[in-house]
Amino acid sequence: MKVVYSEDHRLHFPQGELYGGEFVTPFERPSRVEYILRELKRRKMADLMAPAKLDWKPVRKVHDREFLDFLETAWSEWTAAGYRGEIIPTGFAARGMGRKKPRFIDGKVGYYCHSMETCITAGTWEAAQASAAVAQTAQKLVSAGARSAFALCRPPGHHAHHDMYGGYCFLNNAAIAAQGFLDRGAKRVAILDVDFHHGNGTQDIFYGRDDVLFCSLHGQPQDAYPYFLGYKDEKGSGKGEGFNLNYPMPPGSKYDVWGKALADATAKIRRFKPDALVVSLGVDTFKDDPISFFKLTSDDFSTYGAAIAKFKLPTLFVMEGGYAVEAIGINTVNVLEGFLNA
Ligand code: OKP
Ligand code: ZN
Repeated sequence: MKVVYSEDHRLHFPQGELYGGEFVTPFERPSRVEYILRELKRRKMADLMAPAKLDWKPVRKVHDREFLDFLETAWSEWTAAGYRGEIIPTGFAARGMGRKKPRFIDGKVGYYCHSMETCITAGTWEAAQASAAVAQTAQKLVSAGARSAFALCRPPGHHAHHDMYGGYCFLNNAAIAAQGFLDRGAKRVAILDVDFHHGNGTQDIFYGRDDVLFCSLHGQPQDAYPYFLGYKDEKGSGKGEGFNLNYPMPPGSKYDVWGKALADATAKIRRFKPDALVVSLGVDTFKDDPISFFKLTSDDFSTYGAAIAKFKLPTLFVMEGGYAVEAIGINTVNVLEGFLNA
């Protein structure tokens, strides 16, 4: 399987993440990628390729123009204001407040951010663009006829909305790839999001559309980040109604529960008859993940990798989360190997 990868992910590594009122080393750290690469090499599955230059057309179809401009200029505006730390918003447009975009950078950050754990640094925009280019290059391989490809994206993307960043995500790599499939002739694309966290950004982007079916398996929002989206009754709007499927699950869920959700999602995806499948691949469903509460074992990842192969669809795997770094390589490559050996 072709693996698309860029070293530019290292340009994004904030010093801190706000977690439980403390600043800790971010869970979403560069070593995650190194562990995955090492395991791919160990199993002789590292058919590596660098990304091509990003084509902005599909990016502009899934993200707001002014949001993209904000990401591009945020760091220079922040430092010009005299701030010396990394970018973290302070004020948000909470209930009952207005929707107008402020002019000053501190206000603009609150306007475009939905979660405060995610710092923007000097290299963040560069890294986010490289990550999107990784997803897009892998998508083009699959559009051109490859059975599958793995986009080793970092930073991840599925929490990035049409016009908001957060949850370690800036550009929605999976959404950009799905749009890329459509722009290259696919009529319908399914996105299967198996990351522990609800893919609120991807849901937001395609909520009103019927050409992309979004299915997410995740920790129930009553108890799990992103807290404010991911309920079962979020089914899509307008012509998108019926094309958004959420499978929230309770703390402690093992493969018996998770696998049933996957089987149900599988039936719905089949009925949709997609031309391509994008898998938002987060392995933070693992039992030892430090910020999640599902209990999948390393073998379960092989099992569902094989299940995904049964769609017999052109398939793009896009890396999302996974924070048990010592196991992230094993679990990720188990999915890919399970898929290939099915
Ligand atoms: C990104 B991805 C945990 C707080 C969680 C953000 C998590 C972002 C996950 N107590 N903060 O979906 O893996
Ligand atoms: Zn996650």
